[in-house]
Amino acid sequence: MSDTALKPRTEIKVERPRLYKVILLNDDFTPKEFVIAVLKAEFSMTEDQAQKVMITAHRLGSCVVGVFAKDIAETKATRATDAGRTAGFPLLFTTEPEE
Ligand code: TYC
Repeated sequence: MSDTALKPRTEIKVERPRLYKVILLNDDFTPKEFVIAVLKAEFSMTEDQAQKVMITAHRLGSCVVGVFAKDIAETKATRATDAGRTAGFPLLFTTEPEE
């Protein structure tokens, strides 16, 4: 008997954990320089990268800051939002799963 013909096959599907986007939302009050400072401190961005992300959120209303594992995305979004809150600004970072 051929080995491959009758042997039931068990398929084990391993799915990669979903990644989450961190999104920066525009507001009318947080100073541009403060947004840039938070992006540099919490997301290890260069001045140039932070400037581009900030100005995109400013012009379009939001901008994806980065994509991370769920817990890392949530921690970064919370820390960055808290930095704004501590300084008295309504700066907001949210997370959402990638498609
Ligand atoms: N719109 C703010 C201003 O004009 C700057 C800003 C940019 C705030 C991006 C939040 O996500 C933001 N001072």
